[in-house]
Amino acid sequence: MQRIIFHIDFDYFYAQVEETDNPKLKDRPIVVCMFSGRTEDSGAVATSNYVARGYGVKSGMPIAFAKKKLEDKNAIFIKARHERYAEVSQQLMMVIASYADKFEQTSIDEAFIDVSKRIENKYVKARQLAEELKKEIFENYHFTCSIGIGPNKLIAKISSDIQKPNGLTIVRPPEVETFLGILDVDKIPGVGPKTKEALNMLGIKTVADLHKYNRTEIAEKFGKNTGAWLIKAANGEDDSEVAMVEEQKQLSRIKTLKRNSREIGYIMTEIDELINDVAQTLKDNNLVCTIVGINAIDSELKNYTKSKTLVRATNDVSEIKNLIRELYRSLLETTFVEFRRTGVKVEKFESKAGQKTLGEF
Ligand code: DGT
Ligand code: CA
Ligand code: CA
Repeated sequence: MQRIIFHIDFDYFYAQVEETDNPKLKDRPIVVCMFSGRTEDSGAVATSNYVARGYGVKSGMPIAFAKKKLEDKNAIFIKARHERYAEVSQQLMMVIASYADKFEQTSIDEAFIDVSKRIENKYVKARQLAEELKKEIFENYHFTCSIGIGPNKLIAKISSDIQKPNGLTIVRPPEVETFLGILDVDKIPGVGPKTKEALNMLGIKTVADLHKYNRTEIAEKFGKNTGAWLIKAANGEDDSEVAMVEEQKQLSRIKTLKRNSREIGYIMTEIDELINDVAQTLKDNNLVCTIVGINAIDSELKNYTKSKTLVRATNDVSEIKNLIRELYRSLLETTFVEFRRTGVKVEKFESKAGQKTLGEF
């Protein structure tokens, strides 16, 4: 059976977080900056929205260059807020995971999902599912993303990058060769400027050129491993599984409280939604957890965690809420601080049907 894989990449991610947190900024050029602190403007651009890109701003560019390009454009320059981006990323990834048979996050704003089973390997259903996912993310979180769909991770990844922002690109197995053929070789993930140059020297500009080239010569030029990998990529082949990496075998959510607190009632109200989300993701994926935990950060930014191992695995939302309430009670009894951020965590998954890990969900 052919697999169907999605690659999801959020558009102008850091800048989009700034935009959704402050919608008034929307039509202005927004530049997210990593200030080095040496002089007022020294540092580099992390990313910018598409309005700023229209004036030539690019990731990695010195902030001073970006300022020059955006002179008199009513642009806004924001210092990167990594903690916030990670928090938003976590929320969005939870939504994506709920659409997956298998889920693999590969960066703060990218993930692969294998959806073969839930759409019975049908590409018509793939489009519907992708549109549903985009809609949910847009309506509930006001975020756009670009999705690439294909028979493996390689094709999905390349196609998510083809139409940005807010793209949806589907490459069915019979279309793979034509789709790849016209692309420049550096569209293959992993082909950097050096490999590109070496390939160009051989007269190889497009993936089709690479596909036609003598395999033995490629292997001689780039070594056996890299050579074999290049040839496979040019064929559009990639057998690697969508697999959750070890540290993702837990689900956690954290939020900043509207005010610092050490009141159990207030904390539980604030994290109610987080627990609903976590429990729903378990349910959607037919999983139960055997460890429930909390993580909290006090007003001095000190970290606290507590967890409880269950005798009987669960995904029941009220049971999880009770356990979390107990954990927060005991945390409050043993500390005197006020909490600034509070979170929840579930770990050690089992499939309700049998022994399965989240890597296969
Ligand atoms: P896109 O996907 O082209 O619409 O735009 P982004 O901004 O989402 O770009 P992407 O997916 O390559 O990177 C995701 C985030 O990673 C981006 O929002 C900010 C950060 N990032 C990307 N490139 C750089 C860079 O050169 N320097 C720094 N500090 N951060 C970067
Ligand atoms: Ca992105
Ligand atoms: Ca990305």
